[in-house]
Amino acid sequence: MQDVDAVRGELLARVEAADLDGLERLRVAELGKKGRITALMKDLAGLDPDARRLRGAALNALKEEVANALERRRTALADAAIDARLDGERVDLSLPVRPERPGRIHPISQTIDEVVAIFGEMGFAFAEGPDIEDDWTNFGALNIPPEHPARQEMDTFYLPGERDGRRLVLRTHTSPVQVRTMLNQQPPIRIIAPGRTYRSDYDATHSPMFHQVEGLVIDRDLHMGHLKGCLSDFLRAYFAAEDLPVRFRPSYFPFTEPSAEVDIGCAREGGTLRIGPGRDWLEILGCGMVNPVVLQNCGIDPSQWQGFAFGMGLERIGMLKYGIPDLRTFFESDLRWLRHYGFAALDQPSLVTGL
Ligand code: 2U9
Repeated sequence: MQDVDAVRGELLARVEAADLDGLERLRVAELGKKGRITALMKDLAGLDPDARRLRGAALNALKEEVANALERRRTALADAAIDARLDGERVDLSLPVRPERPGRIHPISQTIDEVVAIFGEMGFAFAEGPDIEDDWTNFGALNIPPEHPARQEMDTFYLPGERDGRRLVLRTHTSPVQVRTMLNQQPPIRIIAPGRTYRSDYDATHSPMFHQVEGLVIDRDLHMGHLKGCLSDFLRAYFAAEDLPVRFRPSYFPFTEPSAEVDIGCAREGGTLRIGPGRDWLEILGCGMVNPVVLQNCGIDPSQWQGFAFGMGLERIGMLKYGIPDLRTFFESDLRWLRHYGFAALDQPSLVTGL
């Protein structure tokens, strides 16, 4: 029968000599179910009770001692590996910083900022609302009847479920923001509401998600003259052209009466488009005096108050001002596109130009 002390001496020496993989092999070979110490334990069955007790205690002590030695060695090897790695990975604080490309402002965010700033100067407040609306706030309140083409499944994204018995939709315009404002606020009102809108449409000039900005003014004694002055001033400020021709053409929307579409002057010169005085016109936005039915629907007395409203596509006015040819590229998340058409967030501090 093997001498326990001899086994101990051999095993402890092998533990001290093993690397991390060797330790695991040793553990399995010596302490595992089919290991040597387990086999020695099994041999105890053939001994008389006194000898069995003595040898059993010695084998248990050996098992524990070897297990402890394995763990100690494993910890020492792991610590040494980490120390060696830290030694090799010293941080060199004298290295120059790696140049980072600064992010760019998306042309839609830039356009929203510009539009909000111009209307802000005219006393408009910023307003926003949820992308998911109910069909009364998106259509009914605005005098858009159930059979109106804009309501058809083709154009509107209907959502499962309803709220207070009303169907849920992704808003097809930002007009529900104005509806909510009128329901919650007393006139006079002067707000500008930019945001995401959704229609089931996709081609070179339509995206299922796009952005609009709409405005609403409610006050006493308002008339088309106020509407025309406000929008002409806005367009001349936005396109930075004091002499920009602006033309109002009669049109029809269920939510405004009378309604108009607005064109700006431009010149098409051999494939390029220049905005400003010229022989051509470009349609840019829709507007009108708020239909008294809409005022009534939103809890405002049309015999006391009048309103005017307008709406325009932000991609469209951004494309025209910044020469972006394709609407779809706004939403492709192509970083090369964003670097080209995007805007600097702030003047970047630099060690050359000073902080
Ligand atoms: C309320 C009352 C009236 C908002 C208006 C337009 C005319 C319009 C289109 C322009 C291009 C949308 O992005 S587009 O397709 N909009 O022509 N929008 S008047 O009228 C309102 C809104 C809210 C309570």
